[in-house]
Order: sequence, then C-alpha cells, then structure tokens
Amino acid sequence: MTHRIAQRSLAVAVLLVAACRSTPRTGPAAAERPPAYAIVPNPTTIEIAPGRDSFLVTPRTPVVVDADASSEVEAVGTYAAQLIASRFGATAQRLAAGTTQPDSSIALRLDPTRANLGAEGYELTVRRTQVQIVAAQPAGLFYGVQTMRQLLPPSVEHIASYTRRLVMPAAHVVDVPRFEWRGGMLDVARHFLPAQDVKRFIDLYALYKLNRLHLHLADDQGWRIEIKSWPNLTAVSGNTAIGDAPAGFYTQEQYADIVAYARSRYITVVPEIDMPGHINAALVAYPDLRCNRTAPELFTRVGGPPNTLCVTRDSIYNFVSDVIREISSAAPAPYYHIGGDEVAGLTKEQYRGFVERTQSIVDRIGPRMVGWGEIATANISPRAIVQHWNRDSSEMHAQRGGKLILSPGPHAYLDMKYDSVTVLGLRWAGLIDLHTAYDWNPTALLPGVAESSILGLEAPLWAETLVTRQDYEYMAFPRLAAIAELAWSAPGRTGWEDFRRRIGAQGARLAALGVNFARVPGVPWSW
Ligand code: TNX
Repeated sequence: MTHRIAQRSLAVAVLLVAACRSTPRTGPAAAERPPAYAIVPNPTTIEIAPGRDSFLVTPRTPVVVDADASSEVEAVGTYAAQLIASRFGATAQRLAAGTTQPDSSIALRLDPTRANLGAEGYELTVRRTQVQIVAAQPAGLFYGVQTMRQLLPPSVEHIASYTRRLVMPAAHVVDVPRFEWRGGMLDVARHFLPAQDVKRFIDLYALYKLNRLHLHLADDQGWRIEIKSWPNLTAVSGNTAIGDAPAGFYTQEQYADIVAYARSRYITVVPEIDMPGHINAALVAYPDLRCNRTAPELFTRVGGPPNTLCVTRDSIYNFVSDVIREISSAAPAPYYHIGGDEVAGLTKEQYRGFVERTQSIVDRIGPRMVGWGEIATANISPRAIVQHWNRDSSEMHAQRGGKLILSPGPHAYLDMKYDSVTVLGLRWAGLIDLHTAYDWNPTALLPGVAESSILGLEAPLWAETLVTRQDYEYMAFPRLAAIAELAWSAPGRTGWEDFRRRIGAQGARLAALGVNFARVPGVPWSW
C-alpha cells in the first residue's frame, strides 16, 4: 500500500518535472542568478579564469611571508591564515632566508618599488600552484587579502569548518583606491552599541575596504566615553538613551581597545563629541556649562532641545580642552571631530567664535580638526576637514583650499528608510533605496568643488530609531557597500547594473557572517 502511494507520487513528480521543463517561458521570468565571482568594491582591473587553473584552499594551506618581513606584514599574514585555515590560532609562516615560495601556499610580500600601488593598492595573482599578494605598503596587503576572501566561496566565512576544501579561481587583480577617506559613522549616542558590536562593524567595514570609523560619542541623549576629569558625564549621562533603552559607555581602556582593533584592520577611528549644540547630556551632568547654570531636563526622545554650551564664558573652554585632550591621549588619533552641526540659539558670531577657539585647542593638542558643514562659515584653517551633509556651507571650505568629506543626506544617510514601508529609520532626507545610495557622482555633487578638494566619502548611520546590532546592520547593509564602492572604485569601474548583480553575489557571504542585511528587491541575491 505505502509502496503503491510512493510509486504513484513518484510518477506525479516525474510528470510535473516534465511539464515544467516543456513549459515555454511565458510565466514569471526564471530567477536571475548573481555572478559566481564578484568583488565589491569593483577592482581597478580584474581577470578571472575559473576552471582547470583554480587554486585549492584546504585547512592546511599555509600563508607565508618573507624571512625579513616586518611584524606588521606578519600580522596581516596571520589575519589571512585565520581567515582561510578555519581555526583559531593559525599563524603566518616566515620563509627561511633564501628560500622561495612553496607550492600550494599563499604568499604576502611587500615591494616598496611598486610605488604605482600607492599606500593601499595591491596586486593579487592566483594560479593553480600558488597565490601571491604584492603591495608597496602593508595596508595594500590587507586589501589584497579582502579581495582574495571574496574570490573564495561564502563558506570561508564560517570559521570552524575543518573539512572544507575551497576553490579559488585563477585570477589577476591590480587595484588601487580612488579616495583616501572611505568612511562610515556609527551613532552610539542616541542608542548604544557595546564594544564587541563596534568591533563586528569594524570587521564588516574591512570586508568592503573602508578605512575610517567615525564614532559619534555624545549627543543630547547620552554621553559614551569616560572623561576622568569630568566624571559626571558618564555617571549621569552614560546610561541614558532614546526611549530609555539600555545604554552604557566605553571606559578609556575600552575605547583604546576599539581603536587598536580598528587599526589592526587598517581603519582609523575618528572620535566626535558634538559641540556646541547636541550637548544636552553634558549640560544635565554639568549645569555650569550652560549660561543660566541650571540643569536642563534630561532629553530622551528623537530630536533635541536648542540648548548649547555657554560659548561666551571662558571657563567652558576648560571643559572643551579636557575632553579633547583625554580622548586624544586615551588613543592617539590623527583626527578629532568637533561636531558643530545644527546649532540653534547662538548668534552667527558666537558660533564662529566657538569654532575658531575650539580649532586652536585641537591644533594645540595635535590632531586634524574635522567638523560638519556648518563649521566652514568660521575662519578655519585649510588643514581642517569639513564634512558635507546637507545644504550647508562646505563649498566655502573648498574655496579656501580645504578638503571635504562627502556625506550627502539624500544618498549617504544610512538612517533613511529604504522605502515607504521600511519600519526603521527616518525620512527627512528622502527614501534611499540601494539605487539611490549608489547612483550618484561625487564630483558632480557640489558645484564648484573639484575632485582635488574631495578627500573622500562617508556614510553616517544615525541611530534615533535603531536599538539592536541587528537594527544597525539592517540599515547599513547593503547600502554601506554601495558607498564603499563609490569611495574605492574609479568612475569607469562603477555602474548600477553591474553593481546590482555583484552585490547580489554578496548575499550568501553576508548571510554566512550572520549579517541582518536588507534583502532589497531588484537584486539577484545569492543564498
Ligand atoms: C541630522 S547630520 C543630524 C543628526 C541626526 C540626523 C538624523 C547631522 C550633522 N545632524 O543629529 O541624527 O540628522 O538623520
């Protein structure tokens, strides 16, 4: 009886399959498939030849570096070894002096004479017998490893798969970035991300060759970094957030650890304490920073009150300089972001006076000052960097010979909703689907601003509506990869139709990494 039913259903199944096979393609189009190999950001040149000349990676494939390699090169090799060896504790192997690269190994080698590769470029060659990554500087080796990673199947992302054998197609890639500043920003002030979640973002930034992590460490709703000389900042405001969500702050040691982790992935952390507005959390903790010396109400909603530092009172500059000094000495950083956006309640003169006086403090301490577009109205030095975000005054900074970071709200704001039914996010800068995030031209954005004034691009992720790491990931991916490609790839190497297919191939990799990316429509996602 059972046997007969089974036989009959087998017959039905065979008929069904036959019917499907012979049906002409009048129904829904066959599912579009992403390309088998696709690198994001798109390299400057890439040739791939899958087939007989593929290189086989097993858990025993060694990553080798030259006998006299620096410890930094060795560290990149160890990073690569752990990626491909599917075990923790794997390390790069130093070749014995005078020996050549063994067969079936992956070699990382610095060649300072390859000046055309710049500080971050690399050449990757995959043959059946060997893999080689060559760069002029260690950062280039690191990016070569990221490209090699994307040539391997998504299962490489599963750390512990001890039996795997991964096939890497023969390939030749020569690749250099377009822009020096390829950034993302995390708002950990409106809601808080614990250090381990920030590190996870750092790892994901590295996958797409981003090299700046801007941390928005304080705003109206919370203060997220320990300042030893002003302990109430975190004692009072370290644990507040929008909607009274659970929050926290980083001790200086934790912050230094994040900065060091980022550095190991060739990412520079850019700390921001937003001033003189967006500062309510500090005013609650220290009412004397306000002109009327009375504590404002704690603010834990979306938006913000117009309260500012009392910029005309000399003593607030002790606060400003203590904060900048402590953050800069907790972890030395080449940049310091002063915020400076959306200041209501000050005259133009008061605002400009604050920016100029704060600039002299930052200059004295050492890092290069960064600020939102509005700061360009002050008399700042061309060494400062202005971050364009809205209809602001960034162009003025280009005119004085200064550099800009482009974060245009209508394209690069990862907190905007994808479409009208996206639950998370805001919509003041418009709905930003993947196409809108990708299909814009950085050099045509601001009239009168030449490419030479553009230091690079950055995608801010504001977090008014984001609570969990999964929320942050949903808004960041895949749009962050779109901005990363515009920042890395030369104009002739970008194009929506091609990107749309290549990002589809990233789906299975992001899924293997457990990233809660938005499966946006119109992309042939791989699973
Ligand atoms: C504007 S961008 C802000 C932020 C908000 C964001 C929300 C900028 C410099 N200021 O304070 O979080 O919009 O999209």
